[in-house]
Amino acid sequence: MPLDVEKVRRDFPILNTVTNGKPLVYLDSAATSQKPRQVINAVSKHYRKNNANIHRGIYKLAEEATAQYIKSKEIVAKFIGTEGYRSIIYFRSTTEAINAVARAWGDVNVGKGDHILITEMEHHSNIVPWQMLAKRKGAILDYAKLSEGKFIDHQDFISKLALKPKMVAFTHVSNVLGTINMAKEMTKLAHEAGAAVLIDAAQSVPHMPVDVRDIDADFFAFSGHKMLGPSGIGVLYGQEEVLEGMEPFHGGGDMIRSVDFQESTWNELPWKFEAGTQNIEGAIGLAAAVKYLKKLGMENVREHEKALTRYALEKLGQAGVTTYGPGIEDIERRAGVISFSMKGAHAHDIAQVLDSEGVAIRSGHHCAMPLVTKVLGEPAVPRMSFYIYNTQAEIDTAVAALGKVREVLKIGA
Ligand code: 7TS
Repeated sequence: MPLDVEKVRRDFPILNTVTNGKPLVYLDSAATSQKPRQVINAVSKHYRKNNANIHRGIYKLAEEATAQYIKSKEIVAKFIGTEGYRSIIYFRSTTEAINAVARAWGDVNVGKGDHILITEMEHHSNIVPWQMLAKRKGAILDYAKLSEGKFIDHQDFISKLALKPKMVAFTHVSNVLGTINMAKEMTKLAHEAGAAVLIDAAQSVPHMPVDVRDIDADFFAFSGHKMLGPSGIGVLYGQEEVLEGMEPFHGGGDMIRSVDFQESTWNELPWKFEAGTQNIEGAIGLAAAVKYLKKLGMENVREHEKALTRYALEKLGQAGVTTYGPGIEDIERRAGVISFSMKGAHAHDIAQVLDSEGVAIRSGHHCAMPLVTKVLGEPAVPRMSFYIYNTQAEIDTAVAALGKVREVLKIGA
């Protein structure tokens, strides 16, 4: 195996816990990841030894906290293939980062009758901000369709680009289907059509090497809590010249150069987008998370998850459940997220029975209602998702628990 999983697992205290009298099998990392002691310790050390507000103090403690905050951005920038802290803006989450672009970029660049193009496999956080922008401006929100409920339909994407959208926003990896989209190719086509591009990287940056310069989108958004870091810290990467051309998202302290009674001027990048006291401990924890992932190597992270996904698809197939998204034959375009359904069993009942066996999976529409209810035609689906600490034995436990679902609900195989 590409990772020493037993060694990795020893870093995650929560994995030793027992739930419903059974050892915890955590298969919901697409919702949020667990945290290694390196991250827990970094946050705790910050509180114990380094806590001060940033940007304002003249004393050493505050200067050190500021330096660490900036260093965190430099670490994140390098991790995604770029340099310097100016293009890294910290928000609360992917959701807030996308809202920031829809407001701060959208309000200036999208007008009445303009098109915005997204896809049918988006999370609500990459749908609703664009709906709100379209409502504010009288713009039109288009959706690229899916083919066979798996991949973005290339021809449909091209035909929607012909409408000359101002913005093309799409997820790098679907949190329901596990589909890995062709981000670089889609970005190139969108740029050729004259659009700006935002990539929702919430499910890609934690799980595979991502090079923002190679893909060349204008914006990337992702969340610290899905990549071993704390919640309440998310990243917006933007190309510097694009960020320079934008108005701020929030107004308040720190984001200004000067304030008069009626007018203000803005601070330089990235501070013009960060109003008020920031999530400093979140930034410290995120830097520790990135260091942890870098040490494992993102190629290894991806290989580990690919092996688990292949194994799980096989086992689920043998267990007679229907899985959604790309199959084993398309494993190169498949991340470690598997939604499935079992004839005769409601998604929530499946999740509940698995919980009684210690297996934590998510069930619902996964904040992708158009995809789940309209494209897949299901009210809800159960979903298992994997990360660096999961094992084949845990997948065996989950699949065995599906047998228990059949027993409890009296469903034949
Ligand atoms: N985009 C994608 C593709 C996601 O999977 C999620 C969260 C978000 C955006 C939003 O991230 P947030 O950190 O701002 O909340 N996805 C999930 C999920 O699949 N289950 O719970 C949260």
